[in-house]
Amino acid sequence: MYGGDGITDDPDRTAFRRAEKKYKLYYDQNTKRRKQIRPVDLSEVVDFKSILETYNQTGETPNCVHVLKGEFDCPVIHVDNRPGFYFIPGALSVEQQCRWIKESLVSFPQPPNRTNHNAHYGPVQDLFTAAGEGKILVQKEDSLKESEPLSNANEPRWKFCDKTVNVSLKGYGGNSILASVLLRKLRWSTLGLQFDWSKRNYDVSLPHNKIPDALCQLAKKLALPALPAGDEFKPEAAIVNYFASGDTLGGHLDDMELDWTKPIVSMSLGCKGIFLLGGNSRDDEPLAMFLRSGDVVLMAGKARECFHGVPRIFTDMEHSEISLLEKHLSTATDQCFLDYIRTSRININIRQVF
Ligand SMILES: O=C(O)CCC(=O)C(=O)O
Repeated sequence: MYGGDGITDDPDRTAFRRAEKKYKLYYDQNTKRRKQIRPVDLSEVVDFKSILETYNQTGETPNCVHVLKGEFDCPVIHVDNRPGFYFIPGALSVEQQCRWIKESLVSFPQPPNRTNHNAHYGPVQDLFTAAGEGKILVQKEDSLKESEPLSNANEPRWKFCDKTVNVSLKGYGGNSILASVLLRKLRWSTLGLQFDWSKRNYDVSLPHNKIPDALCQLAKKLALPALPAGDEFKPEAAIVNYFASGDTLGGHLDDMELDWTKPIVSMSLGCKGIFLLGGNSRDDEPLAMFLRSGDVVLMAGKARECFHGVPRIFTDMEHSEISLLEKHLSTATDQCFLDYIRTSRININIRQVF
């Protein structure tokens, strides 16, 4: 799903592509030659939060939308003609959101979990802390010598140094990058069984830790509305997606897991975004909906066969809707998390693989 999906010719060819293009972030230049966000018509984007608010006041919903109130803590939304798709507005408390934002930045990208940076830099330890301390990542000289390759591919080939280090000194390869730049370029990390993006499958031979128990328990609970009574969801892998302004996740299917009756539990954190839920083909018109911090989406059964993606996140103060997070991340120690999440969205999606 990263790095394109193989369609390179006419970008307007399918309904899904047209919707992605409609909501994508574009800049225009105004008369003073300043960059301005191009306004987008959001009138067709479904807002389940506001549908739920109206339902709570009047008991009414649009015809095709149903509010399910079962044994689960929060109301769950189900839409006609979208079997297997469930939307839980505000499923996560603000405390839970803050906790998972912090874990997503501090512990989830830690080796042996892999990130998009592995391919180029090998395992990178303590990226978030290094970014906060203004460090730079410097290539070790021995990793440049082909005659003396590092014996273990998991050995760090780069290391963080203070900005003051002279990278032309002996022992350094001369290549360097600011940790803060790397943090902005963090696009994904994988927990539990590691997904191999190049082969598009789970590589069970890769070293990995189990998904943290607290996340496992939360995912099991969140999965309940999408599971037949008595059935169990076993979280075995998770993909954490990090979005900065302008980042998108192209339309794709999550089809690498064995049992599609098991839901994907997908949690949104940080800035508001737009989610597109299409059909079995890219030619099917997708449903666009807002995703806010704390919302949870479940996709099981037929919904697992549907193209989906994220064409837009809103990082401007007017649309990001993160005021609750701002209040809860108000201490000096939380400032670094707030600085990050003010212009970012994080998605954690949890899967049963086998
Ligand atoms: O960011 C999201 O909400 C969706 C993520 C997703 O579709 C995926 O990782 O497969």
